[in-house]
Amino acid sequence: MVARLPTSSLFRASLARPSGSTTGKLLSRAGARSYQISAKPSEEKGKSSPLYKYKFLKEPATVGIVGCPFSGGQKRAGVDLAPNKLIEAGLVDQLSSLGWNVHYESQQSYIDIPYNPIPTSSPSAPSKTEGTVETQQDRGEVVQRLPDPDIGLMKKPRLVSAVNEKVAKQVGEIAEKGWLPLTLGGDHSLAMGTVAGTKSKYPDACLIWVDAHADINTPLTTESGNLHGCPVSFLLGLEGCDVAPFNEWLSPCLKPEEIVYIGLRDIDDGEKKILRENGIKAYTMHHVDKYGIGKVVEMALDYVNPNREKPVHLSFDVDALDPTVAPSTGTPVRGGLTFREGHYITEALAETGCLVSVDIMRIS
Ligand SMILES: [Mn+2]
Repeated sequence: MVARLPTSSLFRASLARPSGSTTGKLLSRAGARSYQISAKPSEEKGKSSPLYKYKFLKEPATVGIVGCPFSGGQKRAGVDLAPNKLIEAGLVDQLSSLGWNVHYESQQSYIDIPYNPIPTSSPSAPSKTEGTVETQQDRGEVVQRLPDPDIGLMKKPRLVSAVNEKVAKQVGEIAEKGWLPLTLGGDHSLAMGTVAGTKSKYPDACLIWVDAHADINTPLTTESGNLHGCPVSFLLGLEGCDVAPFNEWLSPCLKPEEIVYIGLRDIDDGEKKILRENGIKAYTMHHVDKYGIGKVVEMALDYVNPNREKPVHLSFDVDALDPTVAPSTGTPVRGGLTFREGHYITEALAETGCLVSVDIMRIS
């Protein structure tokens, strides 16, 4: 379903225009960062259901969009603006014109998390919230701000953990309804929550991770301490991940043979070792060049989902795409997927009918 979205608006948040929804209904808008929208398929466009049948979703096909304006898993601001920019660029209309019912609720409740949760790109963000106890007046509520000092090498551990716990719950609830959760990041640390949420409904779901990076450092191996580089290791429960506050809500839910990577080209030495030791399958850009994207997706599916009978979670980091296609991302790496190769992956996965959850991460 993501397959047919115009990538120009999906991957270039700067093209955002004011929401001009013709089929959608703006239910409320409290401040610049808050939306609730629902939309039905547009009858006049003659498309009342999506192109493919989705084996695990309930009829009528419904997307529950989870907007995660979150950048706490890394240092650079901007990535937290993406969800609302994508909505403003017309994502809800595009999905409903493809035959999906759409529900969107921007995840503003991060404001309620007391560890520096205000998006750093927000015009209303306070100049300094870290390391001090203070209060913040927002939406008429007084929120107590608490410090979030490093734990070991991990930066902002309490914040990342608390946000992901919320995301896991929200994604799990949408999946439970038989809808497709579409999570708009935000940085890729959020995949701890999205995959945990998907797994709560579909314990046998497999994970297709499209990314320039493996994001499989652990709290013991991370060089930067930024948790956006660690979500996969937490999901797998690798050494060093059984650590508070994460282990208070997140249990290992992914087996090494349930994940496959596509698009890798920038992997730390420590990560290479982890991938090797755990026997994790990865198709790098070298494989895309060698076999072509069609064969790579087929091999990836044959590995994690040979009979096409398991639910599939797609976690798509836009930095998998070449920077000429998707310049608006935190850590661009040359030599990435073309516009069509990126689309092809989403189309081929939609075609299996097995998709149950999708993340689009790291647009900034
Ligand atoms: Mn990533």
